[in-house]
Amino acid sequence: MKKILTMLIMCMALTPKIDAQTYTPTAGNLAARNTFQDLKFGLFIHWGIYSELGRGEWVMNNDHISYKNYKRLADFFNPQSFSARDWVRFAKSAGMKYITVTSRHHDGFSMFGTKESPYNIVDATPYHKDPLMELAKECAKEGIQLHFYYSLLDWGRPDYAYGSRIVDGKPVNGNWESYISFMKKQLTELITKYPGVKGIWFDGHWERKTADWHYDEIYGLIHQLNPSILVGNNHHLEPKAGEDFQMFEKDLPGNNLTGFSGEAKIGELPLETCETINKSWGFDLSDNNYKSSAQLIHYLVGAAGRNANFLLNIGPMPDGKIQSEFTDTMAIVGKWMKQNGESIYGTRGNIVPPQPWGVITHKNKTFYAHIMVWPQENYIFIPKFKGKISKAELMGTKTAVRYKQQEEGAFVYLDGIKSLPYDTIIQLQ
Ligand code: FHN
Repeated sequence: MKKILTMLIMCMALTPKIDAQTYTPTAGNLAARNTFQDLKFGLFIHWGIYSELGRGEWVMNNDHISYKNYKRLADFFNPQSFSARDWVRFAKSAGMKYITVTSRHHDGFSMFGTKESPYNIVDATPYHKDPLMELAKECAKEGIQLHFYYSLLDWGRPDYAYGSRIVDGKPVNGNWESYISFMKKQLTELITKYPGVKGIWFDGHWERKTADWHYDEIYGLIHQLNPSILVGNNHHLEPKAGEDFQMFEKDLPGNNLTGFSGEAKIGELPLETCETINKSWGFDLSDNNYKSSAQLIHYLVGAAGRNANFLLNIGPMPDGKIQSEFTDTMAIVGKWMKQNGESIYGTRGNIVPPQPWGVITHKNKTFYAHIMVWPQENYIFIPKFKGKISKAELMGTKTAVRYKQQEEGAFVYLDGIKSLPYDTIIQLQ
């Protein structure tokens, strides 16, 4: 009897509470959050039948293409050059440690083999294969974490009834219960069939702000299937019960440059910020607004300094290949990460608020001052720096750096130090 009771108590400790309102993450989930924060740099991938048109992932909506006509894109989606190996290699050589890939975007097309809708890559295209299964296997093999992006919003399904008025938390048209149940079944497939999935990234909440999305059931189900899975929702709000990380879109936490983050009060959860490598999420033939390697490195360092991961997006081409502008830039970022990753991976931020010259990250007893804007004076000032500095040197060399600590903070002197491309890192012990 005592044995059974002990086993029961152990089981209860390993299973999260299902009701999202009273969600208590398991020890495994807390450990997964910690690991996630250590990874720091991830690859976001927007890829779907919309990629064929080369006008971004909103093309169906923006160009007023009817659902019936848009569905034809599936008839000739045949990404013969898709290679999970190449995608994972690309991520790894850029220094990225996880991949978040669109399993289903707002167009409602499932990029994975699902039994819940015939409108999926295996059944509705001449490709007849499941790229997400190949990707999951390759990620597992290569030690890259895999997260699935999953759209709550659906432009085509009759039970979602896009455009419907919401009354009492439900669309007046369509069949809300049926849609919620459909999503739960697909999420179950994604979590149980694909090896090693570590996170679900929801998007589209903002389209139905007053709807009851049944998050207690949805998040509860996910954590019941795998308590360590990290749930995040791009609702642009303060985190809700049942979520495990908070994401920001095109904004470093604390900024609101895009207008998305106005209501996004920063919570206690691990943070992530996503940004595009040019301007578009999905493949866009006319988008030449490529960010430079310097801009991307600064974004990554800026995110780490604010205690956030950086999820950088690419939109692969319809054949599955990644365009050369992206591979060229990311090779430079990867090279930089190889040399300087110590100051990013496994670190935490928010030691001091971002300064005009840059940010600080830290790991164990080492603090990294990232100077991205060279100061006019011959020093940087770190306000309210706590702890006694015993040594300061230029990272990567043993060049000693002069410093002075006072009540109001630390002064680190830069005389004799040459500013390095992208980021000059001073290591403080
Ligand atoms: O509408 C989507 C958009 O297509 C893209 O997926 C981004 C990624 O953060 N999220 C939505 C806009 O908030």
